Amino acid sequence: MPGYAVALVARVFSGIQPSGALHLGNLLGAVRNWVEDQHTDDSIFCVVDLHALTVPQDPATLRTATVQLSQLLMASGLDPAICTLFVQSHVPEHAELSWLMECTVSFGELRRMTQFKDKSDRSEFVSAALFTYPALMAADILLYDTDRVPVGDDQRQHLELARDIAGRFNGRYGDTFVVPEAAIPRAGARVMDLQNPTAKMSKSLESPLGTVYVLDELRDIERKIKRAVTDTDGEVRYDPSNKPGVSNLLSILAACTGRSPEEAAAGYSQYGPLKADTAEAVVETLRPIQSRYSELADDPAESARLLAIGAERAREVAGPVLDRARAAVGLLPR
Ligand code: ATP
Ligand code: LTN
Repeated sequence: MPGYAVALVARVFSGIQPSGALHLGNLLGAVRNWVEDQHTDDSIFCVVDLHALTVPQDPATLRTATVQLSQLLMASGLDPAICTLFVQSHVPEHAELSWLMECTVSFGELRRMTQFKDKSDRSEFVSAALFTYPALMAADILLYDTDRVPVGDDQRQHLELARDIAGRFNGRYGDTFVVPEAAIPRAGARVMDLQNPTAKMSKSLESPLGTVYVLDELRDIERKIKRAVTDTDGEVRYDPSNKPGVSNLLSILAACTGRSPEEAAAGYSQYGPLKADTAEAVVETLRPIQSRYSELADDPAESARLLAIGAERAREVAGPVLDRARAAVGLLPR
């Protein structure tokens, strides 16, 4: 990058939608890695409320979900003293850069996004914003000169598109944006629904028995894992295409205990003990998060204060990058 200060540490950015309750997939695929990154890199995390609006939302529910998700991120270990945590709509630069991104991405590129195909197939009302969603996501990332974007596997295609948009913009207008890399974890990148292990665990799919929510009662979590769909061949082996249910349990156990799924499989010859150990590992992962959350939820003024500080810090970075992009395309300074 010409003319900009050389960063000593990498800049990390990621986002999560307040589109429903935080679940185990979000935690293992994304949030846990953010908690690690904040100790080594200049880390910025965002509750992407504007993204949630791409599907119809009840206003009161969205408000509550935004507060709850922010508090849950803090309870999961994001520390506003060492990372920047904010709400997307508090930083208007996101919506503004998104317009420049929409003018840079092609209709054909957006049409190829599998998340749009999946979500539009499931919805009665398909907003224009659901279609242009990846342009807003590219704006989120590029606004912070981001080097690395830690996400779950489902975001791989959106990340590739953000890289293509950055490259095209730089090619057209001269070097403006850092081209980011995706960072997808080895274990936990794609936690599947416990009842339907060929579909990813998701906030917005109604699957109460198949989804482990971070705030579920611990005994319900145990019950859901013990009832998880497996198969009838009785062999414990990591083989996602032929044994999706068992492989999902192994991935969850591996991610919660810091091993690979293959390592986690060693020593099991029956599903019962595998389920019991997976349930225990998940419960022990979530227990401390739940207890920190209940303290944070008691003090909403404090989390609002921390989010306001986060938004202020985010704007200090985003403002100059937006100005750079505005100037590059030929908009007059204001
Ligand atoms: P929605 O169902 O509304 O699309 P979601 O559950 O997919 O929501 P997001 O807010 O879109 O959650 O994603 C937040 C982060 O969690 C992203 O980095 C995403 O890749 C990751 N993630 C989401 N679902 C899973 C999953 N099942 N396994 C691993 N990571 C996941
Ligand atoms: N599209 C993502 C959420 C998201 C995001 C981002 C992730 C919005 N902006 C920027 C990483 C970086 C999702 O649906 N999981």
